[in-house]
Amino acid sequence: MKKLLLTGFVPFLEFKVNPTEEIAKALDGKVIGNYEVVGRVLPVEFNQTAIRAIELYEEVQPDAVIHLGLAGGRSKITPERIAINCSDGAPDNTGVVLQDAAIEEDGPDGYFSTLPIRQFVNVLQENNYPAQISNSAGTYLCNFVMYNTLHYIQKHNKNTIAGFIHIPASHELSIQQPSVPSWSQRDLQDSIKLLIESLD
Ligand code: PCA
Repeated sequence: MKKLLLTGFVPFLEFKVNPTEEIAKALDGKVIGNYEVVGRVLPVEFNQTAIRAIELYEEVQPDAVIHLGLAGGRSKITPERIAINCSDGAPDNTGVVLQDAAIEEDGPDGYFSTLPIRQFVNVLQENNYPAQISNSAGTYLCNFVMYNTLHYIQKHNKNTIAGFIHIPASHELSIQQPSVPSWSQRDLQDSIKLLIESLD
């Protein structure tokens, strides 16, 4: 059976709940489609997140990697098209602030997702879940981990498919952040299951 590493993130900034943490925990150990899922939660820390993600990669030796992150304010599930070689913006959970910082000094400007992102959007829409490809994963931890994982895979000549999916807030989070569009945790989780099911 193939293995899929599914990661979520802990809460960060003003978001006191991270629905991706719950999804990673809930799907851990499940067999979905062709994959046994290993669900893990990553810290929101520039000094730790990539190290932890690579440790997990080495441990699991996955055939596919899906990193999940919360995009508070988005109303659709958004598979990311590309990660860019830049970190910038808000402080991480330890107070580290990066500005215009290269993720890999000698790395390429960007890496395209190797997940079937168009198929993902189609599968979700066919099942009445709003979805759209996103052309920017931002410059915070989500872009950072996506870039790092794709760089690692490329550098080590692995054929693992990998990428990132941003998801909207859950209703639980929206109770605390009323201006943020939200989905039920159940729909968020079911939509990620559908995407895993759709993988070869
Ligand atoms: N979302 C953030 C980092 C952690 C998360 O869930 C992001 O979009 O970068």
